[in-house]
Amino acid sequence: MTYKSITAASIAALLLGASGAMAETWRYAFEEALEEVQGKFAQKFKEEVEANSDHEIQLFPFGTLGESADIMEQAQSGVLQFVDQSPGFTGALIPEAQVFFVPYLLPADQEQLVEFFRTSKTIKELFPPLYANQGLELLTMFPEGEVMMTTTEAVASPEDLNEVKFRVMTNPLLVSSYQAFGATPTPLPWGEVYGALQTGIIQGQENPAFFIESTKMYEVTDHITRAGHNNFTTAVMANKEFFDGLPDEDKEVIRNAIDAAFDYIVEYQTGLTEESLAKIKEAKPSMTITTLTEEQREPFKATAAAVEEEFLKIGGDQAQEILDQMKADLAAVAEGGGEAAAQEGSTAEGEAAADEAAMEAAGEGETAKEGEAAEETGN
Ligand code: 6CS
Repeated sequence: MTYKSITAASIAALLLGASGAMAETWRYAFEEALEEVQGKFAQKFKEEVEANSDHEIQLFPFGTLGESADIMEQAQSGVLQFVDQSPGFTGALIPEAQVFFVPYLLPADQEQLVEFFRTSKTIKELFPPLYANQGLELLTMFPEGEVMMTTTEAVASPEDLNEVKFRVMTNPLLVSSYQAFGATPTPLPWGEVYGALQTGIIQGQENPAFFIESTKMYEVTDHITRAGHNNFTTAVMANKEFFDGLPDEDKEVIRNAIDAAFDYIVEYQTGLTEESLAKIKEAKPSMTITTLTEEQREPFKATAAAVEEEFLKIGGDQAQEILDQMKADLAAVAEGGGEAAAQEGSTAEGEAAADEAAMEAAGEGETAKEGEAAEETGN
C-alpha cells in the first residue's frame, strides 16, 4: 500500500465512522423502457432507496447498456449492482428457471398469481441458492401480465402455427414449448424482434399486452391471440458479492424497497392489460384480438405434459424438486383463492369479457363489432 492509498483509506474510514454507511451510487439495469413495467418497478425501488438512505440509484433502461444477456454479464461481474432479467433469458445460466415456460402452469387468476409470487417457497427458498451459484442475490420475482401471441396470420389452433417462424426469448424450454404448439420457434434477443417481423424473417412473437402496445408490435403483426398459456415472469437480482458486503442496515433498506416496489407494481398493473388492448385497437382498428375458447385451448393445453417432461430433462439437477415445489405452492394458493377464482367464471370467458371492454373503451360501435366477430370466428 502506498502512502497515498493509506491516506485515502483512512479518510474513508473516518467518514464511515462519522456518518455510518458511506453514500454510494448503485447502478441498476433492466430490459424495458423507463415507463414500462420493469422501469416502473425500478423507479419505485430507486425512490424508496433514496428516501431511506444516503445512497443513489442510477437507472439504465433497455438499450443503454446492451441486450438482456449483456446486462446480466455486467451484473455478474459487478459493473452493475442490480439487474432485472426475465427467466426467458436466464435459461442457459440457471436451467431450473425455465420452469416458468411450462405452459398453463401459472394461474390465470390474478389474485392467485400475485399470492403465488408473494409466498412461493420455490421463489423464496429454492431459487436463491441457484442464483447465488451464479454470483447473484435473487431479490424478487414478479409477474408482468398475461402473455399473448401476435402474428401476421390469425391463430385459432396449433395447425395455424404450422410453418410460422415464431420469435421466442433465448430459452431452450420456450423453444420446446412453441415446437409443441406446432410453430417453428426462433430465439432472438429483444432488439431484433421488430425488424425481423418487419422484414418477414419471423411471423409471430409473444408478450404481455402493455409491451405489445408500447413497443408497437401491432404495427408489424395483425392478430393478437389469447391462448391463456402463461404470464410473463421477471426477476430482480443484486450482484452477490456487493450485496453480501453491505452493512445490515443497507440490506434492510434494499429488501424494504423491493417489497414496496412489488406492492406498487402489482397495483400499477390493475387494468393495464385492458387499457393496452384498447390503445392498440385505437391505433390500429384492423388488429384482431381473439380470446380462444376453452375448446380451442384444449390442444394447446394438451402439450403441457410433454413440455413438463422436457423440463425434467433439461431443467438442471433440481428440476424435479423445483417443479414439485412449484406445484405445491400453486396448490396452496389455489386452495386459499378458490372462491375468488370460482366467482370469476372460466378463464377464457373472463378474458373475452375483458377484450370486449377494451374494444368499447377504444371506440365502441364498429370496433366492438370487429372484436366480437373475431371472437366468434376465432380469427
Ligand atoms: O420479449 C422480450 O424479450 C421482452 N419482453 C418483456 C415483456 N420484457 C423484457 C423482454 O426483453
